[in-house]
Amino acid sequence: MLALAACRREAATGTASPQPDMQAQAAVLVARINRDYPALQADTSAAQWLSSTDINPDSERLAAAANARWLATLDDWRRQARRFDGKPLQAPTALALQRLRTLDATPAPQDARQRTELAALSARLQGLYGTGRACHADDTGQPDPRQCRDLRQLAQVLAGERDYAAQLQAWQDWHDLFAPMKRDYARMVELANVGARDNGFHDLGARWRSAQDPASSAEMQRLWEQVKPLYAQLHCYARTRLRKEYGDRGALPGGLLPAHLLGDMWAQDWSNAWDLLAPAGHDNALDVTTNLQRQYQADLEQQTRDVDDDDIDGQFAAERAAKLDIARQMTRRAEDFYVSLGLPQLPDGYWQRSRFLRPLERDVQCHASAWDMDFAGDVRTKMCIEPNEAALDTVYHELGHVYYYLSYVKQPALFQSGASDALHEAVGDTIVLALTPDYLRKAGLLDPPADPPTPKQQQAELIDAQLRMALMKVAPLPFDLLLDRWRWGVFDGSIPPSDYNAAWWKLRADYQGIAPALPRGGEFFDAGAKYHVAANMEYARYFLAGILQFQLYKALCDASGYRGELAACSFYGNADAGKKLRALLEAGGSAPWPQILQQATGSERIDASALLEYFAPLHAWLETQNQGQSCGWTSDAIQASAPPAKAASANAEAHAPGTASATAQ
Ligand code: X8Z
Ligand code: ZN
Repeated sequence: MLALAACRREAATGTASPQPDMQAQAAVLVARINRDYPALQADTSAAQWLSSTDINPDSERLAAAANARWLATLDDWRRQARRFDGKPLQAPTALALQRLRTLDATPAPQDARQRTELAALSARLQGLYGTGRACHADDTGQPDPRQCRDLRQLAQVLAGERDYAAQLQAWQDWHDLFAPMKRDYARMVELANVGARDNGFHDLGARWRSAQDPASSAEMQRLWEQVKPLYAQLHCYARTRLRKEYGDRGALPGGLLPAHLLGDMWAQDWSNAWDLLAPAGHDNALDVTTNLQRQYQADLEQQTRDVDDDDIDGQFAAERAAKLDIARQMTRRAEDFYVSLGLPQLPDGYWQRSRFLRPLERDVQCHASAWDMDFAGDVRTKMCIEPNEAALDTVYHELGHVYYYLSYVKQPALFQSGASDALHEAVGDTIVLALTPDYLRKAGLLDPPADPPTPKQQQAELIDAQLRMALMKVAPLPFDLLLDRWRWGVFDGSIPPSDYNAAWWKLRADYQGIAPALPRGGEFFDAGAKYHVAANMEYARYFLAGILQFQLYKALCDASGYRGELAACSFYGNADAGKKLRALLEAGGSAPWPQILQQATGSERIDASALLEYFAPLHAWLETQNQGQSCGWTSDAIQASAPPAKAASANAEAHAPGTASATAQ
C-alpha cells in the first residue's frame, strides 16, 4: 500500500508545488523502512546472538552472511534517501533519515570485496578478544595449554592479589596478546574509513562524532575541564596509598600511577582497589560483595546437602545451580528497582533466553551486553555474572538498556533507539547512583548497623559511600574520553600505525596520569587490549554518559521531592521519579536529544555541575587528605617510547574467530 502511494505521488512530480510532493515521498520511504527494518533486525540479531554465545567458525560464517545482507539493505535504503539530502522535509521525516545515516557503527564500503574483507577482519579481531588466552611455555618452549589464563583469570589477579610481580605479569600477559592484532586493526581502519567516506564522512571518527553532535571534541574537552580538578585529587590520594602499599614502586617518574596496580586491566574502574584506598579502618564498610558471596555460599550448602562428598558430578551440578541462582537473584534485584518506578516486569522470554553464566563447554563473548532482538519485545542480556558488587552494578547497567528497549517498543523502528547513545548508556548508571547505603540495607545487600549511627559515623559513611562511587564513576572519566581521542587520531590519520602505541600511552599519561611499569614499544598494540577497540565500538558515549547520569539522577531526585544531600538520595519506589524516567524512555529517538534532555532535566546541555554537587563532600575531604602533597603529574617521563621489551612473556592462543559487528549495547 505504501509503495503504491509512493508511485502515485511520484507521478505528480513537476507540478506547481514540488515541495509537499518531495516531503510525501520521503515520508513514504521512511514508512517503508520502518515496516521492513524489524524483520531484518530479527535476522541479523539472531545470527549475531548465536555467534556471540558460541564462538566458532560456523556461527561466525552465519553472522557474517546475515551482516552482509543487513549492510546491503542499509546501503539500498541510503541510496534511496540520498535524493532528499538538503531538501526541506517535515521534522520527524528529517530526523528519521538522520537516524538512518547513523544506524551502523561502522559504515560499510560500497565495494563488495572491501565489504567482505572488513566483515572478516571485524570477526577476526573480535574473535581474538573473545577467545584470547595467555599461555606460558612448558619446558620444551611450547605454549602449555594447562598454563593458559583468559581475561577473567588475569583480571582476578589484578582485582584481588596485591603481589606487585604477579599483578604485573597478569597485566603484561593480557596486553602482549594483542601485538599480533595491530596489522589487522590498521587494515580495518583503512576499510572503515572507506565506508565512512562512501557514506559522506571524512573518516570514521567524523561519523562517530556526528551521532553525538554537538558533543564535539571541544565540548567534551569543556566537560573534562569541569571534572578534572576532582579527578586530580582522587589521583593524588591514590598515589599516596599506592606508595604506602608498594613503596617507591607505587608511583612512576612524573608522579604517574603504574597501570597494573589499580585493580583493573585498564586502570579504568578503581573499585577493586578499595582495600588499598579505603579511609583507614574502613575497609569492610559498605561491602556488598561479602553479602553476595554469603548468599551464594548459603545456597550452595543447601544445594549440596543431599549430595555425597565423592559424587563429583553431583557436587559440580550443585555448584552450577547455585551460581545460576545468585546470578538470577541479582538480576531480579535490579528488575525490582525498575518495577518500583512503574516499569513492567521483564518478559518471560527474557528469563528464558538471556545468558547469565559463562558456559563451560564453549567460547563466548563474555563482555556484558543487552540485546533488542526484534524491536518487538524479545529482549535479552548476555553476561558472565559472578557474585560481586561490580557485576551487580553491571546488571543494573544492562537492565537500563533493556528497559529502554521495552519502553520505546511502540515507536517506529527508526526511532527505536536512545535519544542519543550516551543517554542509552546513562539510564542504568543513573539507577546505580540511587543504590545508597540505606537502599542497600533495605535490599538485604548490606547488614544493618548494630547500633544507631552517631553523627560522626554518618559523616564517615557518607565519605565511604562517595569514595566508592568515585572509584567507579570518576576514575574512569579520563579513560572514557581518551579512548576515542586516540581513535579519532587513528581514523583521521594523525596517528599512523607506527605511532599507535606511543600515542596511546601519551594520552593515557596526559589524561589519566597512568603509565605502564614496563617499556611498551611500538611493536605492542596495547589499545587492542580493550574490548571496544577490538570490537570497534564507539566509546565517547561512556564519557558523556558518565556526566549525564548525574544530571538525570538529580532531575529524578528533584522530581521525587527529595531535598537533602544529593548523594544520599534514592528514588526507589517513587512514582513521580518513575513518571519522569518513563517519559524519557518511551520517547526513544523520536526527538533530537537536546530536546529530550531538556524535558527530563530542564537543560538541553550536558553539564558536569550535578556531578560536582554530588561529590562536593568527597572533594573537600580529598583536599584535606592531600594537604602537603605535591599533586598532579607530568607525562614527560613516560616509558612508552623506550626500546622494545626483549620478548613477550606469553604466547597468544587465538581460537576460532568471533562475530561480525554487533547490534547489542
Ligand atoms: O561496555 C560496557 C557495558 C556494555 S554497554 C558493559 N561498559 C563500558 C566498558 O565496560 O568498558 C560499561 C562501562 C564502560
Ligand atoms: Zn551499556
